[in-house]
Amino acid sequence: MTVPPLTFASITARAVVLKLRRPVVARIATITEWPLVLIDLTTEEGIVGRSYLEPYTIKAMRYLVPAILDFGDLLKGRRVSPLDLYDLARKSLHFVGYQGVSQIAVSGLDMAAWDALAKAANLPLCVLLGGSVGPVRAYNSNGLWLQEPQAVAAEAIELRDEGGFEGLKLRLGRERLRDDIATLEAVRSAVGGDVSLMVDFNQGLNLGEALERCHAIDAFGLAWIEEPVVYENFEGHARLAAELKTPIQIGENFYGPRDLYRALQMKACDYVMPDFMRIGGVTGWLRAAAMAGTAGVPISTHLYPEVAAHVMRVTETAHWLEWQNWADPILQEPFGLDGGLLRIPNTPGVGLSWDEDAVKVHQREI
Ligand code: SMN
Ligand code: MG
Repeated sequence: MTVPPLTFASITARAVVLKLRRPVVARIATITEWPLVLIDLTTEEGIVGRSYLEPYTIKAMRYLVPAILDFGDLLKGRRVSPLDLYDLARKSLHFVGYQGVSQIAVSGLDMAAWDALAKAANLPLCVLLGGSVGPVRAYNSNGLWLQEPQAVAAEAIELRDEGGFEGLKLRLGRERLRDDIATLEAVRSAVGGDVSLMVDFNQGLNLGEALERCHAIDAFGLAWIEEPVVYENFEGHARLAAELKTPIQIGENFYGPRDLYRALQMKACDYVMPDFMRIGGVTGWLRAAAMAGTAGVPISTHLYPEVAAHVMRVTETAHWLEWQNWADPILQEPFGLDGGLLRIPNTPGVGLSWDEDAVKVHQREI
């Protein structure tokens, strides 16, 4: 395989806002509009690498977009080798701090660089990484927010049937514990015993509440309990993981692979689920997944299903891919599913291309 050298020419980042079909109603926030930053990394050879970031709040795009654009000056004329660019970009922000917006901007650059490299190699990303194109098991995470039990149960059937899913994620953390329990019962009786049910408290509880609530749902046969307490409280999560039968899941707020390393060292969880904008894109994922694999810890993805599908094909302890297709309205070819399995397109790169007409409609000046 000869891969023509690629030279970084420029980078653009556009802010887009989409209406959510099913608004996020979590214990800690309600979100009705979903921000996306679309990144295009252009090379002198004409290949364009693409990625997107989902920074949760529209205002965050005001400082994320300039951080990405600044990489343009730094990287102009450099060879597009993702690991080198990751290192250069990260170090350019060392004195600002490695975490937070710095890490998110670097992750966006990294995913676009890997896409460009795979396109130059004329291979799907998973093949470039040494894997093969194939199906990836996914759970549907597109809804089941904090609504009335019967509404959640009806939506659970809808979500299961969207793609023959065998796993669904519900959010918990209602005012009263008994309403969370009524919701779990309603959903279980609606979807039957064969569907895996994950639950997510979205960091909404203090440790005392978490102890009470997690024990109260421990006999429900749940696939995992996610982020019961604030994300950086590894000691609290460790206590819960030690006490509960149900596996504790954390990781969407790991800023870089070292957070995963620390979490495993502290026995803060049974499972991990890094998010691509925080773990460090594809590069950060590969480093984190190597540790999870070596430790024998199942690893799931958070958001970014397209890039997630590729890396799951080369992840030793791949567990579940989170299916959340909120970028679909601006994608030219949204990824498809069959029987709860995500299909990777057999095209070079990740398989992301923008529907420019839709982008025009949803683009925002920031
Ligand atoms: C989540 C995802 C997207 C928006 C809010 C919350 C969540 C998850 O924590 O795990 O899907
Ligand atoms: Mg979560």
